[in-house]
Order: sequence, then structure tokens, then C-alpha cells
Amino acid sequence: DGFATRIRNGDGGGMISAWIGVPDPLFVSHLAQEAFDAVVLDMQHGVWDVVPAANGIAQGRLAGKPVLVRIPVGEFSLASRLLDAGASGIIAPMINSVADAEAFVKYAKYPPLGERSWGPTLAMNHMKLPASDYLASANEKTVAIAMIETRPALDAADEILRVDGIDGIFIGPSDLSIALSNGAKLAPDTPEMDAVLKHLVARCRAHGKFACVFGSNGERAGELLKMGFDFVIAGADTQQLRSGAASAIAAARKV
Ligand code: 3PY
Ligand code: MG
Repeated sequence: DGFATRIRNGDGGGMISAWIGVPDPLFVSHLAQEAFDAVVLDMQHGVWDVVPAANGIAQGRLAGKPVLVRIPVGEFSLASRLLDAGASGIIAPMINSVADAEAFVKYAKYPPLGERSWGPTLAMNHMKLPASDYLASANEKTVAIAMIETRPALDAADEILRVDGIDGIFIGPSDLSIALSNGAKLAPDTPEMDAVLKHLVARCRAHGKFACVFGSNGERAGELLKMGFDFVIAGADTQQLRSGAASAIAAARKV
């Protein structure tokens, strides 16, 4: 559970995380063997339900990797349930205002920051903490990450970053590119988008919060780390699986 400290202090040296949409805990077991710093389970566009997600968190912990979960839009009560299951952090999509950020914090943090309800049975098992120690440290040891991926979110980024209990932001370059082009294009990897991303990294630095972003492949992830992001994705599980298969087939056909 040094993850939260590592990402808060920026001493992760730039983390690369797996991103898993296939809802099988065994996928976590396999990908966690690679040199990823963390694992994200995607409940928004992936197809995870709560029980497999809880088992996926356990597989990540077995492999010594922190597991974060992206919940579906507005389903903040899932944040509490997944933290109860031992998630190291929650990523909430489409946080477009201070009101959205505060609603998220309410479910992700215990008082005085929020109103998370008590019952972290699995988390205490995983972390080997008695209840009093878990209560005293959970707000620090787990992270609440707000996704910035719309025009209103971009406009409100400073106010969202100022909300107590929001530990960092995660930029969704796909949705943001769709929003900024008014629905005209999906273009997450352009120079125009890079200018927006650099601006948001600077705002995170100014507020002492960390910056995360989705990168569609390894090379893009490297560019995003160079821009100063603390935590990047290097493509999703399905892409990595298929590109591995495609390159094996291509290699076989070449002999
Ligand atoms: C986006 O780019 O919009 C995301 O949510 C990350 O996949
Ligand atoms: Mg998105």
C-alpha cells in the first residue's frame, strides 16, 4: 500500500499501469506478472461486475500490484464497495464540476473528507490492518481520481483540483478530443491535444495533485511520461492481446 504515497510524492518515477476490460480475475493474474506498476480494472467500458472485480483486486494483491478500478459514470456507491474489497484507488469518469467531484469524494473518503460507510472487511484482510488502523489511514492509503474529459471539466479543472479528497485527475483524451471537436473527431494523439495535456499537468503541479492519462499504446505512453504525467496507460488488455496474436501470426507467415 505504498502506492498512494508513491503517486502522491511523485516518486513513482512515472508509473505504467495495465488496463483490463476483460472481466476475468485471471487476466489480472497474468498481466500483473509483467513489469506494470499497477493494474486498472475498467467497469465503465469493460464488462466487470462487482464480484469478479473483488476477485481481480485479490489477484493483483497476490502479485504485489495495486489495483485501481474505474467505475461507471455517476455510480459513486460502487467506489465504496470496491474500496471495501481492497482497491487502492478509484477512477471516476466524467467529473465535470465541483458538485460531481464532491459527490465522488462523499463515497470514496471517510469523514471529515466524505461520508464513506464502514465495512472494509476484505480490504482489512488484504492490508492486514485492525479496524482502528484502517479507519485512521484509509483516506491517505487509497486515492480518489477524477476524470477530466469534457469541455466543462476542462474549464473547471482548477476548481476540481482544489476539492479536498480529490487526490489527482485522470485525463480521457478520447472523450476530450470528441468534446473539443464538438463530436467531429476522435483524435486523442494530436499536437492540439498535447497542448491541453501539458496545461493540465501544470495545473496538477500547481495544486500538488497527481496527473494520470490514458495512452493508446506503449510509444504514446512514453511520450505522456515525458510530458510529466505521474501515471500512464500503455493500451488496453484487448489491444495488447490482439497485437500479440497478430504479430505471432505475421512472424509465422514470414518464415
Ligand atoms: C478517454 O480517453 O475518454 C478515456 O476514458 C480513457 O480511455
Ligand atoms: Mg472516456
